[in-house]
Order: sequence, then structure tokens, then C-alpha cells
Amino acid sequence: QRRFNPLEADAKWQKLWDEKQSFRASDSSDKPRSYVLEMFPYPSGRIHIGHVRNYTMGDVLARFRRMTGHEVLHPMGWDAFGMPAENAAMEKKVHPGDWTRSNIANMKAQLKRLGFALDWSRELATCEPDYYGHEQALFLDLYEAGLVYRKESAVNWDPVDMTVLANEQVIDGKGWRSGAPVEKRKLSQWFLKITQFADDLLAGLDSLDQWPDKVKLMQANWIGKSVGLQFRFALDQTVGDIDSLEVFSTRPDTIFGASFAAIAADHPIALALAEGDANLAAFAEECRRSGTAAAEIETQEKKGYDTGLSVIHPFTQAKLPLFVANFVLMEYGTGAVMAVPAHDQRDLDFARKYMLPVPRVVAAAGDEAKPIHDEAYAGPGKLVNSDFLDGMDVEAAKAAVIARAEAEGWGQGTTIWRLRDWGVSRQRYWGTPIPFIHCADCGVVPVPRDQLPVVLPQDVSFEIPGNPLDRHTEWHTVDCPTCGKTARRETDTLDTFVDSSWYFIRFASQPQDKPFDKAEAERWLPVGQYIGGVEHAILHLLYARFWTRALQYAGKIDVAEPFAGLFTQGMVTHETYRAEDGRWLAPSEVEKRGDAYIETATNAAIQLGRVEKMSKSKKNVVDPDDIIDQYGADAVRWFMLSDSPPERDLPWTASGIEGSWRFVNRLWRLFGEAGDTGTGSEGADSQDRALDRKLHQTVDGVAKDIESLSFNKAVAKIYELTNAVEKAAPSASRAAAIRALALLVAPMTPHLAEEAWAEMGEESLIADAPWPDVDPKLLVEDEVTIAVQVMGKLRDTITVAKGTDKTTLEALALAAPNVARTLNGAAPKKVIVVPDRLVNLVV
Ligand code: ANZ
Ligand code: ZN
Repeated sequence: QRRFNPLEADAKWQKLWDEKQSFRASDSSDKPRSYVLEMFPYPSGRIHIGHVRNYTMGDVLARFRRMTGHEVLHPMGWDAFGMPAENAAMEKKVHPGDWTRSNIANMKAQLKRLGFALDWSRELATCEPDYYGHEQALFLDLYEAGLVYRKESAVNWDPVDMTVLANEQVIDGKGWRSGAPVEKRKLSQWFLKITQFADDLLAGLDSLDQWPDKVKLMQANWIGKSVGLQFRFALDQTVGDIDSLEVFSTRPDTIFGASFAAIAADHPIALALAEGDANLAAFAEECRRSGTAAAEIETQEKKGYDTGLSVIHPFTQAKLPLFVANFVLMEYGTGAVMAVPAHDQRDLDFARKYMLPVPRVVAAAGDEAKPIHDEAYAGPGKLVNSDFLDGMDVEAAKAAVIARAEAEGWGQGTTIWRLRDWGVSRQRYWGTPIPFIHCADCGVVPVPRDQLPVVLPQDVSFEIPGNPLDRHTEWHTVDCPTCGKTARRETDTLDTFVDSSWYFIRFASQPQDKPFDKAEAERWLPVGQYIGGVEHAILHLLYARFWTRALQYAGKIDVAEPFAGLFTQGMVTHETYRAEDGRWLAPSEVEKRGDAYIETATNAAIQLGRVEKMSKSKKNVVDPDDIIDQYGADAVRWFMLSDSPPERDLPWTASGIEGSWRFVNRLWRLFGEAGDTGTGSEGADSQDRALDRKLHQTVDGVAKDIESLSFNKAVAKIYELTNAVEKAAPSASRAAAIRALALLVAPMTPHLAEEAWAEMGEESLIADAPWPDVDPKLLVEDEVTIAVQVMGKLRDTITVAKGTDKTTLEALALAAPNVARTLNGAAPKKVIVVPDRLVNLVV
């Protein structure tokens, strides 16, 4: 039996595609353009199976688009700056650049083995000066456009190692190396004005109709637009010269339900009071120590400190106590709230603890008299116990309170945003140097453009903690570009999210002397289909959307949204295995015997754990290289597309990949029969109408499935067609179907398809072949099966040509064997015929 030999075929075609530069995108083509992009990888060392799934999906689409006449841009590069390279430098004493570049070389070789249709001529790595130098130029552009500024901001400071830590280096509030409790320190840092685009970034989501709703929702929540009332409470006594408290509320309608007010520990009133109150100072200190992440705030126990002061309710003139509370954030709104326990859960938890009143002011019909227990009511309803608001619904009451506040001058309708400006300073070596110089006389001076790129120094040491750039006197000592005096180069580098905020533009246009050519980039952008992990649903995508808008604002490119279509794929999962003593075991160390799982080395029974995302810590990984060695690229690619919908998790199983490998060979055997058009009685040119129809329906269906990224559905259709072809007797139709099958699988199993194509005598590459045509006439079924009923009961069916007339149908129905038996010679009283559907006989 014929067996496909992937070891030979894969290398052969990969080499040929390379030589012919088959997948090089032409900038001057007048074909319709199609930009297909997968999120570029971080060069951690090896490709993992998640990459394989991600890039296989993109590859199928890219290859399909080429076959359907598009000029396709499908590039690849490396998100090459970041912490792991510095960690490697510290642990293994290898230079971050050497570590990164050797990882890139390894991973590139791995990607090549998968036969991806990539335009390698556009490959880029963000850690090379010919990328990050252009990034520096763009940073200066944004600076000139007024979108870059400096401000004091807190960093994590390790007091033992005397260094700033990245968030991921802080573990349980302690430095990852020193174990010392991390302190917050204020440093002057660089910021990008993303908040200037908050409204645009939110509104822009509406135009992204090819993005998953859940990603758009996550972005919207992150941007966090809140509309409400900002207003002043009068204080019953002044604190220094402060005589009122400004609060922000999204629920001004509930103002008659306010039973206390609360401020953050860092609120100016709290700070002033703490000066004369050691207990308050201690409480504030405690608040600062506990986390300030939103999730922590929600869950941590509510704690407060009664200031003894009161605020005056603007309508009732009642005195409400003022607390300092740990659930109020200084960074949000005004750092102060009116607390409405009946309708806000945090306020309710707090009120129960400090025994404050909980008056209800909103009620669903019938609930007016029901007291609130431990759950705040946030639902709709009518206002109660609320003076002039009584009987209004929530929205009307909000508007009424805002109107009164504005008319009386104590408050104003406002919108606030959760989104903060983007702090891009990192006190690290392995990143893009921020192109500025600090001069004692001239202040902060941009590096003149003719001095770009500011290149990272090569000779750095990681023996001592901290930023090697700070210690590199020779590197950071420069002449001030303005006055010429000795000055200091900025030693902060850019957040790596900046690097990934514009790489898709550089792929589209890669001149030497500037970041990109405007017209050239605009011809490719926006990316038609972007594919990647949902873990990037918020930050990366938001930053890239912002950066693109910022460049548009600076006049550099006329594109607002960088990614027209977005797809987030599921993870690849695997069973986990655990030995008696708790060790995790790799799949290769385990055997299945009968129903039991055994550790091969010890023969001991082991526990089968949950199916989980492949991860090194649980050892439930399969290495792409190993499985390619075993099955070849095509079986691996095919498996990545089969079984699970692409947005869902895909469980990797031995039987699954075996099944794919068997299917590759089934196809291979079938391709060997392509020349067999049938002989003898069938006739060499015989047509098989049913098979023709099946083929054309499949070609049409698979095209639609690939376009909608429903790869598993496309795969299922190809299986069905393969079954039908295998069963069919030799005929011209069957030979044509086999040839078309090679084209259908060309995007998915390209090596197999090329091999078959060559064997069928084709001289050009199947990668360049057009997608098979569909004959619309063959898409419609021309036969229908009609139900024949006697007295409404199904007795038989008849298969007829579509559109058969009533008289013929009636005659055929009466002649149907089961009908004839039921009627037993009796003539029907009435015959109801619905053409193409049914015949009902009334007796
Ligand atoms: C009264 C009220 C009644 C509120 C009610 C909510 C429900 P979003 O929607 O997330 O923007 N708030 C305002 N500033 C705060 C701060 N610095 N720290 C903690 N909480 C703060 O949340 C806005 C609501 O969160 C505001 O509306 C305020 O409580 C609270 F039934 O005012 B609300
Ligand atoms: Zn100067």
C-alpha cells in the first residue's frame, strides 16, 4: 500500500517554495489585497503547540486567499524585547541579545518545518536597531504631536536589591530575588496620552463588526466610561481651608438613600486629618499596604475610620458621617463617594459592619416596603422615599437630580473614565531606549533625529541588580544637543507593548530611512484578519489601536483601526499525569495499559489528572518538533484544524494525531488513482451526477468555511467528500473529484497536495493554482424525496425530479407499494398534492 513520506516531501517543497519565493507579497500588484496576520511570537526558545495552532489557522486562510486570486501579505517576526532575556542573562550569564537571537534562529527553523506560506523577506525582530530606531522616531513624532509627557508615578522598589521591579517580579508583595517587602517609590516617568482617545477608542469598537463581541466588551470595560454627577457636599466643619467634599456618582438618582460619605486614605482631607490623629495615620498606612487592584478592592474586607466630621445632604440638609474607607480609590473619580448602602454592595457591606442606616430608594413593583438584607438592589424600578423623585424611573430621576444640581450650582453632569494614561517607562536594559537627554540647564531635550537610532550598549553586566544602563556612565554621558554641556541620556526603555503596537505597519512597508512609507502602508492596512490568543484581548489590542490613532493624529498614516477582522483561537490542552509521590509526568513517560495508566520507567500505576492547557509546570506538553518528526507537518496541521471549533480548546490526543496521519495516507492513496477514469462498461467518460454534485457542494462549502474560519467544518466536509469518492466507481467524475480534492486540501496539507499535484502531471505549484470553480447549477439538488400520507399518516416516500407536476405525483403516490397495500383497492376521496413536499390521500 502507498504510504506518504513526509520526511522527503516536506523538505522538498519547503525548499522549492523558498527558492521560488512563492509567498513574497508584491507591493505593486493590482490584485485585491489581503493582509493575514498572526500575533508575532515572543522568542522564548521553542515554538509551542499553541503557536502551531495559531499559525496553521492563519496559513490556511493565507493560502486560500492566494488561490482565490488575492495578493496576500502574510509576514512573520519576533517580539524580541522583554524581561525573560534579562532573567536569562542573570541566571545563565548569557547576553540578552545572544540569548534572543539564538532563540529566534531555533524557532524560525521550527516554523519552517511546518511549511507556512510566510513572506520571510519582511521578517523583523523588535530588538534590532533597524526596528527600534524607527520606533524612537515615531516616539518623537508623538512627542511633537503633544501625546507624550512626563509625570511622577509610583514604581515597585526593592529596598534590598535597590532596584525597580517589573510587576511580574513582585510575588506576594515581595521582591522575587531578595524576598524583601516591596515599597512604592515615586519616579518621574514617561506617559502616552491614551486618555485623549478614550472616546474614539470606545466609539471605534462599534465599527469592528468582525471582532468577537466578548473582546469588544472587555475593551469597553477597560476603557470604562461612566456617566454621572459630580457634586459637592458641604462639610459641617472646615479642615484647614477645605470646606466641601467633591464626590462622583453614577447613580445620582439614589441621592436620598445616601447614609454616609467615604474618602480614600490618600484624599487631601484624610491626609490633613491624619497629621493630628495617629490612629487615622496608622489606618491610612494599612490601606496603602493592601492591594489597590480593582479585584482586591472588591473582595477584601471593608474597613473604615470615622473622621468625626459630617457632610450636609444637599436636599435634606441631614448630617451624614464621613469615613475614611479602604474601598475608595484615590485614582478614580474624585477619590470620594456618597455611599448608598441599599443600592451598592460595597456600601452595604460597610454599612452593616459599622451599623449605618440602609434606606431603600429604588424598588421594583411590589417591593416598596421590602427591607434590604445582605444584597444591595441594583436593578430597575421606581424611586421611593425620595421627595420630588418619587415615582420616577431610574433614568428620569438621574436626569432630574443632575438638572437640579446644575441649576442650583452645586454639581454637574460629568463623564469619567477608568482608562489611565499609558506609563511606558521601564527601568530595564532589554528594551527600546527612550530617545531623550536630560540637561541641567535645558531640561528634557529630544535626541536630534540625525542621531537616531539610540543604540543599546553591548557591554553590560547583570552581576548587580538594577538597570545596567544606569551604571553605564560612558553610554549615558552625552553632550546636550541644545547647549552642548555635559548631560545625561535617558536610561528608561519603552514598555514592550510599544514594540507590538506598530509592527504590523512595518510589515506592510519597510523602507530603510523611515518607519514606513505612508502610501505603501495604507495600501495594505488595515490587517484583514488578525489571529491570536484571547490573553491579548485587552492590552495589546488596545495599545495597537491607540498607537494607530495617535499616528493618524500626528499625520503619519491615515488609518484609524489597525485590525478589521479579529479572531481569538482556543488553547491546546492535554491530559495531565501524576505519580504517587506527586511528580508530574510527561505524556512520553506514560503508557496506557487497558484502562490503567502506567509510568513506563517504574511500572507503577499513576493518576490521570484533568485535561488542561499544555504547560511546562504540569509537563503535559508535546513538542512540535517531536510530532513533526513522527508524522510530518501535514498530519500535525490537519489535526490542529479538525475536531474542535477554532475558538474552543483543542484536546491533544494520541488517537487524534494518529487519525490525522491515517487520513493523510487515505488521501495519498486516492491521489494515486487520479488517472483512473474507468474502463469497460462504465465507459471512459462516464459521468457520476451524484458525485459531481457532492464535489461542487463541497468546494463551495469549504470555501465559505475557510472564509469564516470554521476550519473544523471545512475538514468535516472534506472527510465526507473523501468517503464519497472512495465509494464511487471509476469515472471521469471521480477522476475530476480526486484532482479537486488535492486543491481543496492544498491550504491545509500543502506538502501532500504539492506532491499529489506533481504526480498528476501538473508542472506549476499547487500553491499557485486557482481554487476550483463552482457550477451553481450543481449546488441545487435536482431530486426531492416526497412523503406520501394516507389520512395524514406517513405510509411511503417517492423520489422524483424537482418540480414534478401534480398529476404525475398523484399517479406515483398511488402506485407506491405501501400505499397500494393500505388502500387495498379503494379509491381515495380526495388527493392533496404539495409539489416537492408531500401527497396526502383522504379515504
Ligand atoms: C452612589 C452610588 C449608588 C453609586 C449606587 C453606585 C451605586 P463605576 O460605575 O464603576 O464608574 N465610586 C466613585 N468613585 C469611587 C472611588 N474613587 N472609589 C471607589 N468607588 C467609587 O462606579 C462609580 C460608582 O462607584 C459611583 O457611583 C460611586 O458610588 C463609586 F446605588 O455613587 B456610586
Ligand atoms: Zn542643555
